[in-house]
Amino acid sequence: METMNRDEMIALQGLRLQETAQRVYRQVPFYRNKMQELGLLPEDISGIGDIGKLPFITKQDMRDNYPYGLFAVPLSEIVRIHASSGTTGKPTVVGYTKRDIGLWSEVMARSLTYAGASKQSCIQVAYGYGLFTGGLGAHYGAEMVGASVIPASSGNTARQILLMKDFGTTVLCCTPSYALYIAETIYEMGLDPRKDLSLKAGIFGAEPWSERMRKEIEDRLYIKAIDIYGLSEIIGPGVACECECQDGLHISEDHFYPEIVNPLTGEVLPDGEKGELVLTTISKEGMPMVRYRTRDLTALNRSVCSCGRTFVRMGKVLGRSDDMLIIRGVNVFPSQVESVLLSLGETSPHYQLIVDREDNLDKLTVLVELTEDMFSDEVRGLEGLEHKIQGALAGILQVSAKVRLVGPKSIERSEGKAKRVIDNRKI
Ligand code: DLL
Repeated sequence: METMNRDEMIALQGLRLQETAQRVYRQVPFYRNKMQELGLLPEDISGIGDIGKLPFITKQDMRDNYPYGLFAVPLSEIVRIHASSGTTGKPTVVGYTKRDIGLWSEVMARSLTYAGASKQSCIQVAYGYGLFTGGLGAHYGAEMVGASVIPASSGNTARQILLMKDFGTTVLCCTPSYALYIAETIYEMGLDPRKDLSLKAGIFGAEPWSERMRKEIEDRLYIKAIDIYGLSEIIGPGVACECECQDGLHISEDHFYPEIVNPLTGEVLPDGEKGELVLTTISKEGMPMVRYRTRDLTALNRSVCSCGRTFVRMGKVLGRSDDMLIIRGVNVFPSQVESVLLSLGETSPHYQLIVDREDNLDKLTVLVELTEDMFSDEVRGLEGLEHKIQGALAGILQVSAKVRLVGPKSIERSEGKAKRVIDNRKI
């Protein structure tokens, strides 16, 4: 599948899209109504080129159909339910049939092998187990690979490190922010990853992270850090993953068909242009998703990768269109702050953006954590550093931000997805 030629892939995707259109029309009233509104019948879909005829589905549609309204099979056929904790209102619920779990394990197994995992690997899963898809998704994939799986779940960092050391973990799966936290703790415990650990690779995802952050993690842990992407609405982790070339994430497009659209108008954009990723599941049974608006911003690249895989690649996710901050009319992504800090390399990579509104004017403050060494330096030196970071940020963000240096360990560490933004304007 991974090296299938383009024509065969297009034919397969077309067939699977036709089946999906039939299934959702027959089984899910929400889709049937939407298609009827457009005067569209499943027979009108004769190949992947017709995908644009189908309507989009959004997170709001999922909320409106809470909890089981989008299931395409009776509950008795559903063997697993996951949910993502909505920041507003109800969680988003997803259901899997037995076959869906098999397909998820397969795409996760692919992802793990992209990163070099094999039957010989010892894979420590430090994504949370539970309603979140990270833990169980990685777990089933790792079992399919035949590796020895350590289901550590997230948290209890000292114990994670103990397991890594004593059990000989070779592959670590967790969020990139947690990987950095683990690395920090390894050194605090007086351990040396080269001597005390057997780590070779890390498979990190579930939140945006920059190239700089990758370098930081690789340099501290002496591993290859691979980016994995996914979302519970589509299946969980394993929708796309980098190979050893670390040059874009291969989308398992035999199961998930990607499009890039203009986030404001929904117009489909050509390959290479940045926009919102829209995904259609073309082989899922329990809860097929047709043209789901992910809100994630990226671009597609259809050229063949040097690894030989023909699967289309998506660029590293730049951020979510709904996580993007609009500060005095200017679009700001937390990842831009991250790359500035890491490129200056004079502070720790821990930061938080705080947005307030004073006298109807947005104010952005960036908290940046100092390392232990810097903390003991003279205050005057630190003032100079604040100005330097402020200047670098102004050049990248196109909006002024006040930088406040804070003491080591004062920004809360995360064991899952990091909290990068506190937006006080919404309260
Ligand atoms: O985060 C599934 C996952 C688990 C992916 C473990 C990778 C590893 P949700 O909780 O539904 O599912 O959140 C999905 O997280 O729409 C993106 O905004 C973000 N996201 C996931 N992976 C990446 C990544 C899981 N590699 C949402 N880079 C998605 C950037 C990511 N953002």
